[in-house]
Amino acid sequence: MATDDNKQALSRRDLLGTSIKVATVGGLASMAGPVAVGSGVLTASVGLPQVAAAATQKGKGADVPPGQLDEYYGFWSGGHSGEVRVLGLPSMRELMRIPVFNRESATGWGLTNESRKILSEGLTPETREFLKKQGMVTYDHGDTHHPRMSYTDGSYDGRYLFINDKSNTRIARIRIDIMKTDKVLEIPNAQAIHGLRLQRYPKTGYVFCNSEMRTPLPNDGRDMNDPKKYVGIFSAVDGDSMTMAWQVKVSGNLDNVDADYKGKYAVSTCYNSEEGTTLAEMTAAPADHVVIFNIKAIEEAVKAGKVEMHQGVPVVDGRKEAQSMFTRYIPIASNPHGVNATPDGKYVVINGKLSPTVYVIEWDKVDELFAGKIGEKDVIVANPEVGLGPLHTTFDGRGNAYTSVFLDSQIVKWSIGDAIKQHKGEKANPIRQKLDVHYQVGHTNASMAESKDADGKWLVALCKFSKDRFLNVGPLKPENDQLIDISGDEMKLVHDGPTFPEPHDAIIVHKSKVNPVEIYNPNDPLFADLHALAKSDGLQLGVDSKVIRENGKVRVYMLSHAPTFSMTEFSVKKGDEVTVIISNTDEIVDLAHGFTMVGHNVCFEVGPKAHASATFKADRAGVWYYYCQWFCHALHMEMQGRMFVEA
Ligand code: CUK
Ligand code: CUA
Ligand code: CA
Repeated sequence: MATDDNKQALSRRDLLGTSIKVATVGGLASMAGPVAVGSGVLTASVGLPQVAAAATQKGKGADVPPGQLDEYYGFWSGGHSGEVRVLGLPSMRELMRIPVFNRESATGWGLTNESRKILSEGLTPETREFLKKQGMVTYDHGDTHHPRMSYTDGSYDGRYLFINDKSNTRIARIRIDIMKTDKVLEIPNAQAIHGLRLQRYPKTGYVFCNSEMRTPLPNDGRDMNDPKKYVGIFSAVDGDSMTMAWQVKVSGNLDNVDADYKGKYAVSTCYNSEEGTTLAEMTAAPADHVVIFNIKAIEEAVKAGKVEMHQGVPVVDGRKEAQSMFTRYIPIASNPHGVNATPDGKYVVINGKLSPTVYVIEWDKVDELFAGKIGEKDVIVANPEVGLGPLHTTFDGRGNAYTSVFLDSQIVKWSIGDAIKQHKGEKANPIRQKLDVHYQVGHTNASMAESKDADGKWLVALCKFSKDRFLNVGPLKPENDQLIDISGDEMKLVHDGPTFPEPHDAIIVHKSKVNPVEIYNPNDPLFADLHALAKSDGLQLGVDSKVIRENGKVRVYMLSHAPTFSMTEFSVKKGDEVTVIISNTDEIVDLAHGFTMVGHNVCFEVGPKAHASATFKADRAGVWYYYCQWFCHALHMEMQGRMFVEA
């Protein structure tokens, strides 16, 4: 126990050291008992010299004291929870959850008419028909991996966050101004969207999506037993309209993807160049490849109509045998995984996974490759050995790369410049440091590293296993997201953060790039349908409070203003289809209301100046209470009313 207490005292001392001018760490260590600092009281109960030494080892603390704000936003994938999480860094405090592909009880995501529309309108007609037969309007789950913020000229522009759903082959867009999902699009002709990255220049632009699984095209029952006839599909979505731009047929499958800083290329890893369907087949070949997409060549073909059309999407043939200008295939040792472009815009790093090495490709050489001046292998300018199981790489903007090494459970810091020298045969050792992480790290990402503003301050290691790091919570364990200070010459581990399944990936964005509003614009396009509905009923949304009846359909326009609803009762007839439309008229920051109809599966959030609605069948006669479930006032409990369902 004493050890645990020491650790806690230490992390608080770190904050002393960084945020408040105090004596040396040695001086602190000699203190005993409570130490008053500012308005807070810190307990520094131990004074062992070796503990003090450990404190200096830890470098800058991750603690952000009460009342102080974090410097960075972290946007975390929620994996198969289907959501996105917003963290503050360096505190690693979870600030918000954004429901995306999941159902979310607090906000009513997937229950309100508005969210159900967003979740269903981007599905293909064929999927909508299929779901209808199952009594559904959309899928109920998703599997998110790669959250990415939109760019303008290689810098984050704070407009959108995009994320994939591997399980149901979709992508979603989150509006950063309100931190809510506003578009969901199913990718036709493909299955299991895994890799997702964005066009960086001139702006986003395209959302590039990899189908991980290969399928027949069209996938209508033909060629099922002939996997050699399946294709992999690379997709470009227009991120502004959230519609399909074009697709490319490829040889092999597609895993991860990244793009350059000039708007010319995207590059994807392939672990199944064997085009097999079993593990043995997919790992049989000594080498797989990355495929580089020539965006301009593809755009020209699409413009000229030199395409096949599949489900309304123009598709070009970028397979090896087509020998097109659309793609080039670079051989890479067996089963590579992550793809990461360097923030200086010069290189892209391919992570070996089954090979203990990473490959550095120079974008300028890719120009020469497409011009026919050099061969495929000549685009590789370095291939340093980093450790067992390299998965993903990130950067500090000072010429260093940081690779997550899964089997060795390490973050390996290496110099890109020295790796290139070594590859040329010069004497150089690129490896700078290997730091143990706990345990089995997947993605790693550093602050601002996916943009040209990489600032090399913080790095997260998203560990797949947390073995022994936290109290036992039963057979299902949290994962462990670790925060590492990379601002100095040495990496220093400063924080363990348990997480619910499963943050595959995260980005760290400086707070100056993220500027959400505090109160909704009541005329936001988000509410256009409700405004139109109210208008058709001769009402003004957010002003009028009225019940409209029309052939078994009832629309209840209700206002919420702390601590009351504008109606404390309304009546419907058994069998009516009831739509309750709530407008929050409070113009106060943080004053969300809710609307819950007991016993009717209706529960949703209504933010300040927002509107939201839900529809249900009133099929049980009697008195049914509705109430506000969002704490809003001292008399919040009393914010309630009754629905009379007449027999
Ligand atoms: S990932 Cu999706 S399986 Cu390495 Cu980006 Cu975890
Ligand atoms: Cu309104 Cu609680
Ligand atoms: Ca393979």
